[in-house]
Amino acid sequence: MGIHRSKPEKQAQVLMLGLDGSGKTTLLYKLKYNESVVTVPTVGFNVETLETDRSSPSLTVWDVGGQKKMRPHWKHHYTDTAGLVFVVDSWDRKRMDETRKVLHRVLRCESLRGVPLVVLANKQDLQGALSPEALCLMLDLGRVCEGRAWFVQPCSATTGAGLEEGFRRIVYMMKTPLKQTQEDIKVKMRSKGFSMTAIKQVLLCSR
Ligand SMILES: Nc1nc2c(ncn2[C@@H]2O[C@H](COP(=O)(O)OP(=O)(O)OP(=O)(O)O)[C@@H](O)[C@H]2O)c(=O)[nH]1
Ligand SMILES: [Mg+2]
Repeated sequence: MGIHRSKPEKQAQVLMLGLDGSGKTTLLYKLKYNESVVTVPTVGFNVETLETDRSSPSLTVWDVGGQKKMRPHWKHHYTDTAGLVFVVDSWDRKRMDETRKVLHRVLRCESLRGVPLVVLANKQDLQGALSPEALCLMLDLGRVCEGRAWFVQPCSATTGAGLEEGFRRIVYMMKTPLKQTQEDIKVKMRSKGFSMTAIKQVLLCSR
């Protein structure tokens, strides 16, 4: 993971990926300006700097378009990525299979090995959205995330709920060795009422 050094770097790169329509651009501008923007599908990318606390680097967040034709370009952003944020439309069950395949393909890339992952379970404001726990299982995260720190954060780009927590989490994971991170995640999952099955998936990851 790129930023384990005694002094914090001035900036660290966070790459935000996810299927088209999952809400990446909406949440980037909600976080940056606290504004709800009307988006169009991103062709190319958007990039914004987010400030964090003084002991952490600021984040250069790359939001790359998620349409099929855009996905071959994702790999050009992998170098120097210190943290990966993968945004999921938690409401759209029909696209979960596609989401899983796309995410797994990204995580298999050698240049992203060990890079911490936050899955943003977006669109929680919609009735019927899948819970983070259900997403863990549907996306088979425990197996595919072996050897990396990961976390699923429920959020809504529309209301802003959960966005800051998600980015605080990625900053924390970029700064913290894997073992400690996993321990902390287990405690947090227990406090949030995750089932033993979901927690065991995390246990697998920390080996
Ligand atoms: N209800 C709800 N709608 C959302 C949320 N986040 C995004 N949307 C809507 O989902 C649609 C797609 O959002 P975008 O932010 O453009 O999605 P994207 O991931 O950037 O898509 P690409 O640029 O094509 O990769 C828009 O109509 C947003 O208003 C959310 O949390 N809740
Ligand atoms: Mg976009």
